[in-house]
Amino acid sequence: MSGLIERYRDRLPFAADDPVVTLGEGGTPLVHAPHLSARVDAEVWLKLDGTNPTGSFKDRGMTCAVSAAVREGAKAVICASTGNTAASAAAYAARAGLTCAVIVPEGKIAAGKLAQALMHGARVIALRGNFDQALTLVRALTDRHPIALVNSVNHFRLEGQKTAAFEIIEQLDELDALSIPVGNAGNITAYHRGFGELGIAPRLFGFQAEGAAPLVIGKKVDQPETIASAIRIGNPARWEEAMEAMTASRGMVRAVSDSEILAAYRLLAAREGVFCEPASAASVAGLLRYGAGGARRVACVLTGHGLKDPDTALNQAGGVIPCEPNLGAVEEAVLG
Ligand code: AN7
Repeated sequence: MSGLIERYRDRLPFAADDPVVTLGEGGTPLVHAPHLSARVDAEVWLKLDGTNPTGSFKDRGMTCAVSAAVREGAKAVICASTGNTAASAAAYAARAGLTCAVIVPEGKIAAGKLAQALMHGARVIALRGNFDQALTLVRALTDRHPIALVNSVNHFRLEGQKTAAFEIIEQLDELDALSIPVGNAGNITAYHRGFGELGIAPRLFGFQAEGAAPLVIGKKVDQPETIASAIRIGNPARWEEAMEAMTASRGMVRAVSDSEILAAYRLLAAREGVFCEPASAASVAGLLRYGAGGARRVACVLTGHGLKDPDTALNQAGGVIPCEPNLGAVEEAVLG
């Protein structure tokens, strides 16, 4: 399967003979959600962007950011990350033969993401601080050293991520609203750009975790906290653009609690058969709490795969049933 750059080259800043670093990202499923549709009285669709090669939407942006870095002759890339950007940067850098460093908040990224970054050979730096501090530090570092910054402050990241908007409209033709988790606010900005290039403006519903909701309260959060570690961000880099995207599309930005996020996370897995990570479930939690606002057709962006965060899953799920290896015991265990 070809990657995004090949598929959308006419709408991306890449020429025919530019180097392309791809893992076959994009082209992710958009599936109807019957249970949710009934609950919110709208036609709800789920964009399964956790099915990208490293398990999150970040791959859409990373194929572009790393390809551009190679074109510019970079030898090394770096990012600050709550986990998924780190995993994606590490994978694409490995593919391209670049050195990669990632700075993550110590003890605050999901196990799968850490395993990925390490396996792909990135230098993983555990900062005794939060994501916002990590981003400030990598920005200062890349001002002083010739290392390409691949956070979503990088223009190419948003270019790649806007392709998800193209894919949704290719499948549905029309969309009234998009529901999406917001952390550093790059992805919502990218969707706005993608829809804009198609000449449409579905309402953008952005959802933040209550303990990390700077856009909702209108000021920075110094010590963001949430179970949804991917969006544990208190000072989004794309703050103004995200607010502009929501205002221009007659959307909204609202907060959902950790318990609402976890309820949506369990419901998606148990009723729709879709396992996403907690941050992704914020898009569904928001829809369940605030409703579809009169929208007839809504797409929820499920940004990361559930396997990223096995610890939260095991804490939320029921336990296993121990069993002796004989038929009677198995009968009892299976039939209850
Ligand atoms: C699963 O990896 O910021 O609003 O450093 O991993 O574009 O930041 C991750 C963000 C939503 C929020 N869902 O997207 C990082 C990082 C998942 C994420 C978001 C993230 P943005």
